[in-house]
Amino acid sequence: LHLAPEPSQPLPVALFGAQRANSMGVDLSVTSQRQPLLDALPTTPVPVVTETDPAALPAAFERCATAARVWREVPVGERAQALRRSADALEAELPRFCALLVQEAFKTWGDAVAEVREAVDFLRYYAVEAERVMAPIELPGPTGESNTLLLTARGVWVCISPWNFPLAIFAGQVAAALATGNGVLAKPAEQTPAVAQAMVDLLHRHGVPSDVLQLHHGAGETVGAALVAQPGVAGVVFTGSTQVAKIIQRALAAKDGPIVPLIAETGGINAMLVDSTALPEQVADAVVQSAFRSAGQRCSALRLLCVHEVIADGVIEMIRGAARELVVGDPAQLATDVGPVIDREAFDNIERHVARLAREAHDLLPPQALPAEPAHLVPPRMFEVKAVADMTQEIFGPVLHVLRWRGEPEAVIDQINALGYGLTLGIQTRIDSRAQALATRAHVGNVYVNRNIIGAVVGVQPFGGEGLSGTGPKAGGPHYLLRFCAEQTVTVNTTAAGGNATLLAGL
Ligand code: UN1
Repeated sequence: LHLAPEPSQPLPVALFGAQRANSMGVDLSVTSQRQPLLDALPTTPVPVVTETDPAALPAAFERCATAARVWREVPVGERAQALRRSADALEAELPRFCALLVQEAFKTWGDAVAEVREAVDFLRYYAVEAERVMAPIELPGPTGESNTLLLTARGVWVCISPWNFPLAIFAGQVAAALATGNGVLAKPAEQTPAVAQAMVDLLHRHGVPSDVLQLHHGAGETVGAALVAQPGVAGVVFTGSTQVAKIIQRALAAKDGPIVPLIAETGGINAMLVDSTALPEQVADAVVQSAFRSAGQRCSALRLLCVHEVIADGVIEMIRGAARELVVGDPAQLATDVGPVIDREAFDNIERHVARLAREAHDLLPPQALPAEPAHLVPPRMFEVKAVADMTQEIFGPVLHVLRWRGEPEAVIDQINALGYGLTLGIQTRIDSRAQALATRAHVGNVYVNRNIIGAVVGVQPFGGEGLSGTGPKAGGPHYLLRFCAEQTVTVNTTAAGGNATLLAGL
């Protein structure tokens, strides 16, 4: 088995003009090709970034707020055009951005291509969406009045993004705020500043004013906290851990002034429920992709496989066989399926968790031998656990927990719900009515039936969770931009002398 790129998903032609995945013509099945990817790419210096001094933020905020007052008056179509030009440029610069993702975030070539494509999709999708949602809506009213519902920008947003999708999630957050006419103070993850810097430089080159979109580098505890604390922040959008989302929420609640909205997309303890009718080969493929691809460093990744005891042995054997074929190593090599985890801290966390499981749980996939370089490689692992409730912590790595179940699948779903997270869920069954019923019963944002549970496609599979997994709205979906806007209803007495009906003509 060799991991394929994301399954090819045709997108609405009106939105993107072309099919998405695989459109770059990258053939990842070429396993004999061992030439380092970076040799084949233009040599690109990684941008050097400087940390922001929190003392400089009040002035930076003022510049942003002033510039944002102009930006919100720019017609939405022109803002959308700036995003479309940026999307075209990003597409044209795919090799450079892939190189940055491989160098800085240790993405495999396949993951890097998919991520650049996702960022392009976010830019184009929010351009289209902004034009759609920001069009004034005329509402039927009583005779003698006109009623118009308008959406306007809220002001300056703070965007705090993670290292695991340092381009796609960063670009998605920023594009949503900009398309709707807001200013942005963005803080990328400390581990991945250069990719964000390159993206911001690109947006500036293609029509987004530099005061409207500012990048501020530094730690969450210092620069991130200082950004959130600026008086006048209109909203915060954050992707990362549940714990940090709550810190931000408390900080916002403690501020003087208006209630500030928080859009948070956080963690998950994602499960896949496999019943006795499921197709084992399909399950094994979906599990290997969902649990081990991207070294398990996706919030959508599979953590808990709940497999019916009747087919469990066969399924486990297939997963074990497939996992052993994965090439774990240097992400710059085209043949690599699984690169290193992001840093020493992530590596140590996974090691600690695996050491505990090795003592307490049945080891279903002993570690394969790994190359000495690069640092922080983690072999795919699989352990048998005894209860859903044993899953108390999201482990951000290629570690799969397996539970054998019998009885009613509804009971398993209830136990998964009781964990309190609610991001992704897989269901593998050949009984359609069961898939429907279990999907409805599950408190999760994204349900995937008879396929892998990662790689939500922008505009097609709106992504985001419930409960401990986030606040919504779903990124890449038709409701996302609404949260970045203020709503205003304008009611005009059209019978008044002077013909007030013309007042709204210019809107
Ligand atoms: C994340 O991992 O932080 O569906 C969220 C997916 C991605 C997940 C991004 N969109 O796999």
